[in-house]
Amino acid sequence: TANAPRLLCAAPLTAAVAERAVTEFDALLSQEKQLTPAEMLAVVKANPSIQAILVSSRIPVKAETLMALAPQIKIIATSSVGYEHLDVAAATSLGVVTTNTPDVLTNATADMAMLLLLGAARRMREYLQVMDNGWRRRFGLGDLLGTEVSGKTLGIWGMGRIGQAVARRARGFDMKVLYCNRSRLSPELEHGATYFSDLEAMLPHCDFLSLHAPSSPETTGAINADRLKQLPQGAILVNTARGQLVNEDDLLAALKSGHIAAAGLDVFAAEPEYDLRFRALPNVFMAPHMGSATIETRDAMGLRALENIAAVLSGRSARDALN
Ligand code: 8YV
Repeated sequence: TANAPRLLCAAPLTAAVAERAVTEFDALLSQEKQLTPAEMLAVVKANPSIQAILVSSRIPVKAETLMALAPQIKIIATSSVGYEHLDVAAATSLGVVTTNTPDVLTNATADMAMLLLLGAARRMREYLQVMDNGWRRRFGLGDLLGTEVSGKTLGIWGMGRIGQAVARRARGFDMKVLYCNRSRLSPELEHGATYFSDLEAMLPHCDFLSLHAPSSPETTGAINADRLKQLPQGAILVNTARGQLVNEDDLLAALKSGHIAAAGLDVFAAEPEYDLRFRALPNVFMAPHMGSATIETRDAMGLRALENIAAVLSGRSARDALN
């Protein structure tokens, strides 16, 4: 029927995005919780007029789910830049368009990387603990000292949009920037950062290392004991990309030994849970995967996903098509 739902929003949305979704589409919302793939499938089967699904990076859409969804579903739009949770190859062979939301979360995520970098360097986790416990004693001039970031070298692994935004910020903090990327950037985008084609060649020069590579079979576990050992003694690791890039057992060992002085982590391998051994280490400054979590950015991500859906449902090509 004419007013049957055509769009399923499987992840809770911001108020502005939810309002736009119900205004522009016959939208079915799930504002209380993220639907699981099985729940999503059940809703779609019960509503044969649904042709589009909005998901987040918290909702995996693998080949068997796609097979069950096609041909009813024309587009799966994820409200995230990362899309390793979508089986794009399977979607392509089934004729399902998949889209992500690049650009709009670049600044928020780069801000989070700097927040974690500064927080790790300046021992914010310990300072917060002191303040939470009611701070009574005066600290001496040699107590609880952090590490200065000015004049230090930051290595960026993955110099895409977010890596470049982190580089811009780091320059504002008077840091020297190195980067490792599959290809070298043009001089205008490089802004004086030094290119390394090889991660291992860059690591010995990094006082700080910030991860901005996508999660893939090639990058899984790349930051392991060997790579951590190549960083200088006392280096600081920042991860706002994906927990899968890091071998967490190896990172925990390096944090305990002090070879890695501190880490700023927004992402973990076992999300939405995290290895509680990180909690016991005062030199780990952490957030629960909140890099893109500003009102402005989450609004923009959702609207961008809706824009991609509108394009595909009206027979146009989507701005952020992955296939
Ligand atoms: C979001 C993210 O927290 O964009 C990504 O890849 O991981 C984050 O922006 C998440 O995707 C929300 O779905």
